[in-house]
Amino acid sequence: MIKPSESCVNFDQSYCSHIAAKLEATQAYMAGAQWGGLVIASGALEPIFKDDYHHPFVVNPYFKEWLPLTGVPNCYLYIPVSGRPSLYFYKPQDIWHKVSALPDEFWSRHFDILEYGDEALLTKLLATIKGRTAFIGPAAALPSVPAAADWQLNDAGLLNYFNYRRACKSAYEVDSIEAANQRAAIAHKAAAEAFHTGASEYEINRAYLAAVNLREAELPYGNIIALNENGAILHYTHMDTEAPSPSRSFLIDAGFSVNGYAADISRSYCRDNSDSGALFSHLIAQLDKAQQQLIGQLQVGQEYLQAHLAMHRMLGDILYAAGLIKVDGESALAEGITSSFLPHGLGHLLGVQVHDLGGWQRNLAGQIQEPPAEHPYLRLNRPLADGMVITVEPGIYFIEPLLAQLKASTKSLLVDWQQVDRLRPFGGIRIEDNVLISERGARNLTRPYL
Ligand SMILES: [Mn+2]
Repeated sequence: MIKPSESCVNFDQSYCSHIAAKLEATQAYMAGAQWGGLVIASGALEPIFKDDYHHPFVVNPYFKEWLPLTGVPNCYLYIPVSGRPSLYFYKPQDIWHKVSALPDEFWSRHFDILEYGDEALLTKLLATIKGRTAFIGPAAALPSVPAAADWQLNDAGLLNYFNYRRACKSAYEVDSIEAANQRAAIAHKAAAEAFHTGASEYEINRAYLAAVNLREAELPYGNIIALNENGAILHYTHMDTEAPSPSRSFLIDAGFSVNGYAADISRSYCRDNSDSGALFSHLIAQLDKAQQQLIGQLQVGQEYLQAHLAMHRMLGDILYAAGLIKVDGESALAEGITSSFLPHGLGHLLGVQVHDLGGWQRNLAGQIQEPPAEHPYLRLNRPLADGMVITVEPGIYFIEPLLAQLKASTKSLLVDWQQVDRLRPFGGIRIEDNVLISERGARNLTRPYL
């Protein structure tokens, strides 16, 4: 087992190249589009309606891809069309809350860091920003100072530029995602162990967090910890405090963040020794094998949609061999049967966002290509490119409303419903890894650790 301390990566050098390349490309784009400067806000605290508390702070992803300062609202990154970027760091006088210290980390020396604590000082600092200026961030974070009055809010061209480029990661970003995988794997192992001792969903989640000293709010997304039938609820985030009896199957989809970059990993387990349990375990093993085989075939230039369709054929073959359906994979895909067992897409872009934007974007200009109507939930519909980090997450689910629909249709005859009924109490299966696409082939960032 990997200890948390072994996952410490030195980001100093890779960040150095990351920021240099990012700054150069962005400033060239800004010059071409005639921007004098770009201000990116970390974000603002969002008040809860008629309350004196705020929603948990989630940093602006456009900010996070420049520097891993993820917990401080009201900070502004200023990128001039030439020269060094500045960070206006919010450090108020506050006796109620913990005030973050001025950052002194591997990334700090790449910015001129200017501290401010009130509007008067921010007004003075921002007054030095001249020329045509763009602002990226929520409207609530736009500073209410005179200098900001003419800034252009969330220009579509700039957003398209960042959304498209975000898909391909620098070495620093890949290292961050891999480190996140390493930590998530430790937590996943603890969760699996808790499941095998009969723990409840709530207890399994607690084991996950405790294994890596994590608070729930630090997760990149709400953990999915689903026992038995709950595995069929795709975004199940309710956590039962009572263990079901019997506890048969476990689907976990849970991550970790390093430098604001997410790991997004799913695994499935079974501890039921009946014949039906053996069949479900067999499906887990077969899907796992197919997923790895598919990852081995991913190539630069390949449309991700083709991989998605290949997975549906493989899934159809698995269901056919296991006696759940009466036609092979090719026919099952053509008949649309496999979508009843796997309604979601094969995967998505992964990075500063769990589902990075730009998955349907075909070019820098922002041209969108939606996936075909039969596969509406495919979040990634562009050719694989060198440096992309994606998830590959096939599943097999026994989702009541989808099965009812299939049963009521003319395709019902192609299904062995007795076999399907045996598996309903097990919910579903999802196997999800994070994968780096490169000219040398796909590199799995999850499997070395889990
Ligand atoms: Mn995912």
